[in-house]
Amino acid sequence: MALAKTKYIWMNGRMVGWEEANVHVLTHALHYGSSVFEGIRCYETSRGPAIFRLKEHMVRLKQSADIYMMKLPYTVEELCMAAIEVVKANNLKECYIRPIAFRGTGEMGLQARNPVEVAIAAWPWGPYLGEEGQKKGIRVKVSSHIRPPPNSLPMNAKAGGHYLSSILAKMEAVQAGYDEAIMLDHRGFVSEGSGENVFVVKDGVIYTPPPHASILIGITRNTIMVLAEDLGYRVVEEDLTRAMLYVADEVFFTGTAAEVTPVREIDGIPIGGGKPGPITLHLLNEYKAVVRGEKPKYEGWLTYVE
Ligand code: PPE
Repeated sequence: MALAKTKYIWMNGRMVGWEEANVHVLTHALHYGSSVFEGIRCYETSRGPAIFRLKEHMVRLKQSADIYMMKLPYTVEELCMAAIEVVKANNLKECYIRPIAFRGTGEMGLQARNPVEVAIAAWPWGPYLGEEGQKKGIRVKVSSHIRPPPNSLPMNAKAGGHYLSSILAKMEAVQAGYDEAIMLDHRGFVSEGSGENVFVVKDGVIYTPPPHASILIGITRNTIMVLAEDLGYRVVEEDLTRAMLYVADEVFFTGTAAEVTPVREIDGIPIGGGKPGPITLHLLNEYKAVVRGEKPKYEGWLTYVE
């Protein structure tokens, strides 16, 4: 998806022009994938732009950095302030915010002692799997690529290098004519999409794979679990087999970029009659209302920019 260029990017403590936010070709992260990042959305509300669950995202960035022993030169609070500044400086209303921390230049090799640099960019970004995909549901392929097992890569860290496996899955799915991939874990249980968590609805109960299924513990996943329970649904975190996908009443993805995206077909099998199901749509509508500040109960999740 082409990037919508904005004016300013926050980089290593100051606001610089979009064109100046560059790195050297010998940057450690470029060679070894040694970066951690976040994706955060800001939505228009009646009280101006509001960033959704900003603190939780920055805390996860810090945890991802901790897992890879990267010392962030800024506190979570400073990073939150910087994200707000980026939205303000670019005069953005609805946008996607991308903080990234990465090992910079100075040394080559795997000891990874290079100092950590941090940048935060923001740009307008529509639904990850398309406007149409969110309305009508998308077509998905179970990938031949599995999520790396936990004793290979700590998939609960949102690290740059981890996405190489997601890229293989996504390319395979798209080349086979599908919109997205669902990956299984090393035991053969359902893990997640290439950039989304997955939920299955069966007989009115909502299921999602647990953290030990090599998932990224999504913040949208948590939001949907809370909203679903508050709406009276039962939510169960448990291992799901591939076959459970095929006989599901509904399947949907969650993610900051994807928001809630219905799945209408998996491996050629229509899910729920081939269209988004009622519980998926209920949760999608609730999510959209919450992020736009229309549900006072969840005000605590919003950080107003002005
Ligand atoms: N799993 C993966 C692998 C993942 O990348 C994401 C976010 C999620 C689950 C959902 O996490 P959360 O956003 O906290 O609900 N994927 C980001 C997009 C990746 C990309 O750049 O492409 C996102 O949604 O921001």
